[in-house]
Amino acid sequence: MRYAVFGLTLFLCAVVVSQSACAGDRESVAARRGVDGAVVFVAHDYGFTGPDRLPAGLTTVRIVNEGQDLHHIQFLKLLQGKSATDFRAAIAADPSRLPGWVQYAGGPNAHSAGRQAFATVNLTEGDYMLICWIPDKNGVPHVALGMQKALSVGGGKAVKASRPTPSIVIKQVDYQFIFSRPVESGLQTIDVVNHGAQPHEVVVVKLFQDATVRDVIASFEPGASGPPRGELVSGITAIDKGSRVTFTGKFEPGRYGLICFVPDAVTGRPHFLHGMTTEFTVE
Ligand SMILES: [Cu+2]
Repeated sequence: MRYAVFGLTLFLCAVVVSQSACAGDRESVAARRGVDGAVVFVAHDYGFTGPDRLPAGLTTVRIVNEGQDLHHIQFLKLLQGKSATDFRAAIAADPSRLPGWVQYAGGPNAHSAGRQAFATVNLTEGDYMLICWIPDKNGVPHVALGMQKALSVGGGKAVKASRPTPSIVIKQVDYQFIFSRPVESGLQTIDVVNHGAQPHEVVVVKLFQDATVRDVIASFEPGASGPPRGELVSGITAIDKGSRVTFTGKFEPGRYGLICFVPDAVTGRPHFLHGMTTEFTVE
């Protein structure tokens, strides 16, 4: 009987080895790194698959979107000894806001099908949640539909990766984006540094002809009709003041916009309504 149970366990491990930690923690972490060394998380409607634990250190994260909806990865470090169970309870009680005991640690932002998004984040030892904060058509954030995954960081040897050298720095303040220099066409490695008092994100959109950032924002409002007036290409999810996250984005010539959708700490209104958008042209 014991043998039969053991055999079944082995069988299950063999079947689900690509999606679970059956193979042991070290192997499961290694198996999920792509050839570029990035840790891969797969987003679907509505959940994430990927490693349950990672070593601390600078970590390049790639999101692979296998869903129909737009998704991103927001790393949240749980503070004050809170657990994933506490987080789930808080979201169930009020899905319209994130609890106050989380630290915004960034992640790759949303991108449309066929594009890839990378972000290099600094993960320090502790308990994290990986969530998607993008709302569905009815305005319900995906985190409330199940897009939340617990992640334990630490143990093992810390990763000693070096931060990629940025070609551009975007400084975030309340409520503005400031570029260190104009964006040129091609692949750009962009450092985002938050000098504001509040958390901020960077959503990079390629604007369709004659469209403005406002048109693109309107096309993501609940109940909006018609196709979006721009394409989401890259960016990072929210980071706390004093934080720095690096992302890589490909810029073809054209008009672009940056948007911050993070709700304001005081008014509760998204930061773009406080002026946190900008438009620029890539020659
Ligand atoms: Cu903001």
